[in-house]
Amino acid sequence: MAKSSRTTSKQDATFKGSVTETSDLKPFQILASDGKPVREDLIPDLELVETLYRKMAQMRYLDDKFFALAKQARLGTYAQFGGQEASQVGSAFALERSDYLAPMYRSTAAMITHGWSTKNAIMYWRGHPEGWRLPDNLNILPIIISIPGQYVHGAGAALGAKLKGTNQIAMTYIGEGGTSQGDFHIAVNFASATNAPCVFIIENNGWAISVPRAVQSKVDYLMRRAEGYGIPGYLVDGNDVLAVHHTAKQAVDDARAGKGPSLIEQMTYRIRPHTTGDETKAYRTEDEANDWIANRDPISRVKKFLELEKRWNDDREVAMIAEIESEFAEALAAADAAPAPDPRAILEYAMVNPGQNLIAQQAELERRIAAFGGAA
Ligand SMILES: Cc1ncc(C[n+]2csc(CCOP(=O)(O)OP(=O)(O)O)c2C)c(N)n1
Ligand SMILES: [Mg+2]
Repeated sequence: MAKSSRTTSKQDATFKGSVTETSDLKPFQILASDGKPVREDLIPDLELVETLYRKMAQMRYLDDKFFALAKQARLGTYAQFGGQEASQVGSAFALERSDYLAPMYRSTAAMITHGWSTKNAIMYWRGHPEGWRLPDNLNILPIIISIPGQYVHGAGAALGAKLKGTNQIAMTYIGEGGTSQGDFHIAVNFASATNAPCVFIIENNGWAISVPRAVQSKVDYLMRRAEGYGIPGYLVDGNDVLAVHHTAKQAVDDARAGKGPSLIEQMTYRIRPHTTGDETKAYRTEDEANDWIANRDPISRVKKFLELEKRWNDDREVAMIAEIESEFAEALAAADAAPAPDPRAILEYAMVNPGQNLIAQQAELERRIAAFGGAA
């Protein structure tokens, strides 16, 4: 690969809509949004670039399919990650298989990148107990809906690995809105104080449901929090999978080398609704999302780069999509074939020693099961 033959691009302008006009910081890029390298010297092996591209394309397909399934009542409420594929795939791909991942509700792409199966993801979002239980061979902690909990879990798993000397590290994700919660600060400070090998990722997608980034806090970039905890902070273009992966790898390597935690802010955008139950028209214009889709899409950026490198063409694209489609169809068929769960499972996992309310709900559930002819 003759690096000198590439045309390079200037770094994209500072992100529109953020409060960064006066900031000297710029999100780190390796590829500009036109697919041309900004940092030729940091372009990795093209095989890795292609792998990341394929994974992101698969994730976008899956995200859109999950949305369609939810609309057909074949999936429950689902939190789409569309637009954040580079942010999740690029970072999770920097982990070793044995490392810990502490996910939030929007982390489906990161989890699958770390080894979770599409079938299990479908089962989880269906509310099927088989999907709740993460496979024994994967160090993925439970998906957290109560916003900042996963940061605390990530810090704890990292410290545990350090104390046991297993050489594992932990990676965890939070949205920019979640950084306003107390446990965000507690977790990062705790990991810093104990030198726990944890990579803390902030996926700044511009919105916390309907609340825009600018009203979350006065600081321009949230990664500046890192300085207050005495750890490295990174600001990355979260739609540049090469920049995301490069930075995550640095943080992962540092954590594994005993240098402690890092905080990475990945500037991205949620091009889809908050969940399948959300209506974006209530709080943002369609133009805003369309601008990101047309001009800053993370998947077409790397595709353009691969095409410029003559590593990608229409035939390969068609073959890849056919592969993605058939893999997904297989996973969906396997999920559909799973026996319906015992409805009691929904309460069985709630508490070891159920309280009064739960006991009353269990009795009500038994009454309803009996009313339906005792089907379980
Ligand atoms: C502790 C807690 N408070 C409130 C909520 C309700 N809630 C769900 S998502 C959300 C916004 C989160 O925004 P952000 O952290 O930016 O993550 P994003 O959804 O954009 O990925 C809120 C307030 C919650 N899940 N947990
Ligand atoms: Mg957000």
